[in-house]
Amino acid sequence: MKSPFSRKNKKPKRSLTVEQKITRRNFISFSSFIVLSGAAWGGWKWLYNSPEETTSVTAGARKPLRRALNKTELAFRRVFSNNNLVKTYPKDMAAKNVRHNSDIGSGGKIDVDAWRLQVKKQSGEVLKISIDEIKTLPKTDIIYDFKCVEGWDQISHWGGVKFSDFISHYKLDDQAQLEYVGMETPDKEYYVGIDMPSAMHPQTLLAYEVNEQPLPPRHGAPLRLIIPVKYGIKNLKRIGSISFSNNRPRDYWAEQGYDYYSGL
Ligand SMILES: Nc1nc2c(c(=O)[nH]1)N[C@H]1C(S)=C(S)[C@@H](COP(=O)(O)O)O[C@H]1N2
Ligand SMILES: [Mo]
Repeated sequence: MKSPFSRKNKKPKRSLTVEQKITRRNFISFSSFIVLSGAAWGGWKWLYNSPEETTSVTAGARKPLRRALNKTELAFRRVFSNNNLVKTYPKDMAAKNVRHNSDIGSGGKIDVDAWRLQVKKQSGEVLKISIDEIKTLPKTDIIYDFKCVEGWDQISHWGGVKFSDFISHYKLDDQAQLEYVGMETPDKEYYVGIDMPSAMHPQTLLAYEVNEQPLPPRHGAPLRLIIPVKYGIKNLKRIGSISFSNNRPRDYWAEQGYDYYSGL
């Protein structure tokens, strides 16, 4: 009887001894190793010999690496949409002692009453807005996991005006058609560039409160950026000015070689 399961007569034409099999396997893995090492070495040489990008906003990475980073950025931007919200937490999970990091451009004294937020339009017109005026806009709170590239994260509670609400209140919709927002401290020592979709994300705030209290100086009084879709480095404290452009604004940490996009 012929059964499809019967392999009785299907003996291999040439049966290998155990030793032959081992030798053959060794040969295959050794050649694969040689070929792959060659490829890795060649790839490394290619990268090593490829030109450095021209150092401008970002620091000198090899051009192919920067291309890869830019491609990743584009891929992330594509999956990124307004429905893509960062996870939020109940109020009682927010840290009471909020961690404090560096203070470049936000150390020393700040006269909150004299402070004005400068909004620099592309036309050259500059709006000067006091913190009291900003506090009259609709307020939004967010409790989320703040992440620093240095390797710590903490659930914290921030309050302020949504960047997108700020834009519509001050009739800056035409400015928001541009590709980037730049923010700088009043002394211009710390500065960030943000892609417009991230700035206009519904969880991005111009924050003036932490744990429902006015921001203390170490957290960026009187106004800081809270942008949950980005690492801590982009969350500029003590905003002095906001500008809009189609070119990437200068960015403090990108100049040091960090990823410009720094998305989460
Ligand atoms: N002006 C200014 N903003 C800044 C920084 C800074 O040094 N200066 N450091 C950034 C970094 S790296 C982080 S992690 C957060 C820390 O904010 P925090 O001190 O309120 O925790 O602020 C960001 N904003
Ligand atoms: Mo950070």
